[in-house]
Amino acid sequence: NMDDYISLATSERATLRSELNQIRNWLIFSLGKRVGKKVFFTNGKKMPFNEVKTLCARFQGHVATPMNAEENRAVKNLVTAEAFLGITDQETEGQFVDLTGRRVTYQNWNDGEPNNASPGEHCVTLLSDGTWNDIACSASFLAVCEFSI
Ligand code: NAG
Repeated sequence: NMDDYISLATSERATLRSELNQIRNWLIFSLGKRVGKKVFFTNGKKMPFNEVKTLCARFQGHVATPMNAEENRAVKNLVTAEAFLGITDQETEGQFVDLTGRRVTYQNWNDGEPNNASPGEHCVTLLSDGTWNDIACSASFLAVCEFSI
């Protein structure tokens, strides 16, 4: 009868949800870094900033944008090379915003940065010690995306 079908469908949904959760946990455990509701992943490839943006969007994520020291540490611990962050001052020199246009409140610049070194540096990378450098968007650095869970 109908009630049996509905309760079977309900329990199948619960089983699927818990199996998907388990798979998500395996992925994070082996490949990602999680901070709260954010997970960071890299594909290990270096590319110009615009390509990182396109790549992350294609996978329904955004370019990694650490909002606090814990998230910054998670990205640092994920990568083994200099990585682009989802922060730029392309719109207004010296005003660093995330990719939704909001001024970033958390910043972790290396000493002397951002210096907008010639010929202009409007993108941001995470250096191996976790501090940030402004850099030309056309240069290639590691792609790191963030996904909300
Ligand atoms: C330069 C960096 C510059 C940085 C400076 C710090 C490049 C192309 N330029 O090598 O962004 O501000 O070091 O001394 O990497």
